[in-house]
Amino acid sequence: MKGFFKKITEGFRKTREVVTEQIVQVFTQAKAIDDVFYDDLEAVLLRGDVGPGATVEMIAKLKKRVREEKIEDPAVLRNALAGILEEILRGGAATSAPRSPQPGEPRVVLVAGVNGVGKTTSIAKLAYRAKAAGGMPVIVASDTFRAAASEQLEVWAKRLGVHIVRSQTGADPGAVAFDGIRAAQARGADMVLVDTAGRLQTKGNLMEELKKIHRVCGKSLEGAPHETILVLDATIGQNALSQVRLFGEAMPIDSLLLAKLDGTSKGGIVLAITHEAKIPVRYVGVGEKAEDLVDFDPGLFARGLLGMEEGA
Ligand SMILES: Nc1nc2c(ncn2[C@@H]2O[C@H](COP(=O)(O)OP(=O)(O)O)[C@@H](O)[C@H]2O)c(=O)[nH]1
Ligand SMILES: [Mg+2]
Repeated sequence: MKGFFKKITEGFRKTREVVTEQIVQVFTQAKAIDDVFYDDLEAVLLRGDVGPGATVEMIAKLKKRVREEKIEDPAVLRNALAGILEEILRGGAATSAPRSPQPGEPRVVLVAGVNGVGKTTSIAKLAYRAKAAGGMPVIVASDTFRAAASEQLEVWAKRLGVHIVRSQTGADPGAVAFDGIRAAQARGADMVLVDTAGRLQTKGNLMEELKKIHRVCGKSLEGAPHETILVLDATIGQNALSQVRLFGEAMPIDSLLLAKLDGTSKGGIVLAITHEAKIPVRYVGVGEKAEDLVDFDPGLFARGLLGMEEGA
């Protein structure tokens, strides 16, 4: 838990400097819980990229609680808001969730996302984490479109001491996924991380290809993939939402991984995304190193965003 705090706090520094500081100001300078207060709070949330949908819902819920519970104390109010944020961050009634593999079989994780969002780096981080926990992950390079893509994965695999299955550039990505999962099983791996291509220029093809890889995983190993992860770039703001919609049409998305949270001062985007997509952000990337991945904790994030983490 302490590690999470440290990492999320560091990875979240830019957001804290901008959004959190302003939220704290709104709370400390409020003379009363009135329209001025709500307007100020709304403005800060919108500036922090929380998005209009989530912001309106949060303010409405907050007003309701103030009315029903006759809240007057700003500290109690901030607590109430933290609860509301946390609820949104849990992704509501998520329709899809990661599944467990059969005993003795590897957990297959399919990772998708647009080029440049941080997919390959995130796979390396997931592999690093699995290995550090005593597991045996295998990486499968199903992004066969660019030679550079599987070379980059190879570099990571070597560095991490993790086995990688790759093929020639231009090979059928589905076939690579199929073989990769079988090869991982033969080696006794307990986790398979499948990297995919993300070039948006050929949107139609990309989505067909992704659908096929998803299907082929299940043919290679019944029940696979056990988790589908969509990687998003936190620095692109509201554009991430259209990517969730697009990829959601190709396959059910269990989890979101928000990379580059360290690179934005608008970390409120997490709220916009979970509010709209109803898919929980399970992982957050907070740097370029293998260890710069944290499990997203909605409660801690909510309290951190509101400047409450040290009992403030
Ligand atoms: N600061 C920061 N940079 C990241 C993070 N994740 C990935 N990157 C960088 O983003 C760039 C693109 O990453 P890459 O994994 O190649 O993206 P892909 O095209 O989706 O596979 C690289 O320079 C990464 O080092 C992160 O969490 N924080
Ligand atoms: Mg890549």
